Amino acid sequence: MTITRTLYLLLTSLATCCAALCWSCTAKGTAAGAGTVTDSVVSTEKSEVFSADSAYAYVARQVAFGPRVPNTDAHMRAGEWLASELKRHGAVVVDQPVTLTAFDGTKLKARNIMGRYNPDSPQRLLLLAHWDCRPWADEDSDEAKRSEPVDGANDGASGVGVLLEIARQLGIDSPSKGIDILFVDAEDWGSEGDSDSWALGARHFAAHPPVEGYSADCAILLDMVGGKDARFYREYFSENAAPELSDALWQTAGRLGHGERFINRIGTAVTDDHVELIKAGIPAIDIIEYNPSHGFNEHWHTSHDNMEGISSETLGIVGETVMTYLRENY
Ligand code: 1BN
Ligand code: ZN
Repeated sequence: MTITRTLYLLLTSLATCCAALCWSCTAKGTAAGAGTVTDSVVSTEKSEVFSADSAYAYVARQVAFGPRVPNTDAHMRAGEWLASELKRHGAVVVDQPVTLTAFDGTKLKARNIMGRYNPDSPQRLLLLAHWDCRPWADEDSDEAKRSEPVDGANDGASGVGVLLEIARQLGIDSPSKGIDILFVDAEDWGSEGDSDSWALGARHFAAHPPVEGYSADCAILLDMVGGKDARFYREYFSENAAPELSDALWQTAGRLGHGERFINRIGTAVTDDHVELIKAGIPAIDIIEYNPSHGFNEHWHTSHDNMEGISSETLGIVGETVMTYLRENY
């Protein structure tokens, strides 16, 4: 090994250590466990960080409302339920109803819903997922199905399901710093090739925070985190905006034995809700199933994005990783 290389390695490890110490999203805190749940039945038999069964039940519950497409009854009822679940788990709920204009001119009665833990803490982690469904299964191989709405079991409900289980855990054992769980609306009423047409709810939240002076140290978006055998690469925009946070999550996954699912390599750039937060100055990452060689999960924007494609194992891997990260840092 040459002196230059030795020096380089020393400097890079020093830089990594400094980044880990200085980065507010990766400062060490306390770890804690919680009870188990199957739907709404809480058991104290086994202490665990995150219940995959509970997250799965939360996904199924959302899908049972029907497609949560803005301006539908299913959407309205699901929104009420999400707010009530966050309240039930001890969060201070901040509602943000808004009418947004979609690319096709449709007025969308949208609603961002945020549940806050330790709302007065200046150190905050923002966790988010979109809760709306795509109005058209336009990627379906069957042309007849392309005008029908999707169930959004993976695209929408999976991220929300994991976050509801995290909310349940935080309700049992409160974090020592601030954590906000945000369900953003109107992500999926977009047009392919028009990147500004997506993520309308997140854009509105970033431009008009519902809490005066709102900010977060960093944010983690969960999107399509329930697919069978899903692999998660380090999404490209995330990597540029919050490399240390990305590193911390993939390191945590590796430490927990999930290195085969959380692939520690830079992936493709995916336009998603996190980009709106990044533009507003909040470092954000997106944990999303997008394979650099074949793209999204095969059920993406099709009539097959239903409960049959949901794996409680994948939900558990993602949930345990995020939950461990936040228990160690918040
Ligand atoms: C992610 C999930 N997105 C929609 N559902 C955003 C997106 C839209 C990503 C089009 C790539 C292309
Ligand atoms: Zn989608």
